Amino acid sequence: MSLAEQVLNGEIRAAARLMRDIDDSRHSAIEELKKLYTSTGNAYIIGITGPPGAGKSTLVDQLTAAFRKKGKKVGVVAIDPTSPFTGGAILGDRIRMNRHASDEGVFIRSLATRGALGGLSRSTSDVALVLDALGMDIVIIETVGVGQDEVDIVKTAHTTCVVMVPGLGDDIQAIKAGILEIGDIFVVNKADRDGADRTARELNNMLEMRAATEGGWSPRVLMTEAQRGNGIEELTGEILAHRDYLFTSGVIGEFLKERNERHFVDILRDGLFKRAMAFMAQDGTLARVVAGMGDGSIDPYSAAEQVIGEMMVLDGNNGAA
Ligand SMILES: Nc1nc2c(ncn2[C@@H]2O[C@H](COP(=O)(O)OP(=O)(O)O)[C@@H](O)[C@H]2O)c(=O)[nH]1
Ligand SMILES: [Mg+2]
Repeated sequence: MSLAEQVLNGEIRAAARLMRDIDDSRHSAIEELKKLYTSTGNAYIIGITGPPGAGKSTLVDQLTAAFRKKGKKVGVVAIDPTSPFTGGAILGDRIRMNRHASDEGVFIRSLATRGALGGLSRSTSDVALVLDALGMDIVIIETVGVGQDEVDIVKTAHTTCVVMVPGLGDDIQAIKAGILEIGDIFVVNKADRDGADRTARELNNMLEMRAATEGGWSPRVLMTEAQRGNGIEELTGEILAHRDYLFTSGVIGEFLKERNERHFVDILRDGLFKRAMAFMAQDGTLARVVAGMGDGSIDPYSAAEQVIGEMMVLDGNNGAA
């Protein structure tokens, strides 16, 4: 039986192996994903984003427990951006999520952000796909809301929760970085701390300034104490309300169309780029272009056009042959 078939049968160890192969960028993983793809699309994906230390992992743990109580199977993808130090951070997440360790209905996977070129959002959606194929009803993606890569990641989620905390100082900065646009639900965690009300008020003010579309979704600001489990029921309720909105309004159709296009273009870009690099490696074109740029004999614009042109001619010849 292929790895893909085993995953579709709900075999957890097969899923873990496939995720490892995805991590290692093995081509065999692509072959398995091809077999999986048409059987996916059943999981509801929730994105949890916000600054480091906001309590995202604690919140994910609580949400996992809440959805388990509703009889849902839960997959978690935690992305840790602090690459050289991931060991510690991921270990922290593992310990925090430990109470789910023996639960067959929970699968947790940490991804380190490697230097891979734009590879993180790719491997995140691939891993989410495997969790979906494995039969997880809910897939939660935890990521630090900083760069474009992270924004791309949360765009794959049906519902995105932006987590803030009082007194962080850079709340406003995080909001400026486009986070206001991506949030379907805003969470002020650590509501036990001073200034939580003020942070919630500021967020509400900013959200009000956003032009609301007629009949559209209006994001709300919720308060939680993830550590004590306070506000979790309201949060799960709001997530389900957002899901209902997506489906009853029909917005889900547009969302899926955009997501599928992004997914395909991502894979296409990745494939073309890999082929171009392999093509140039045959005859040392890369080094030649770089040297030419150095001595002023070559401009990178013409060089790139030439490489693309040569590749296409080669394809044309192959096609004719
Ligand atoms: N005071 C307080 N601390 C919390 C709360 N939720 C989480 N924390 C703590 O905040 C720290 C960072 O939490 P973590 O979930 O790892 O944050 P992440 O980096 O966003 O994933 C941990 O020590 C948590 O125990 C809360 O509601 N109140
Ligand atoms: Mg975390």
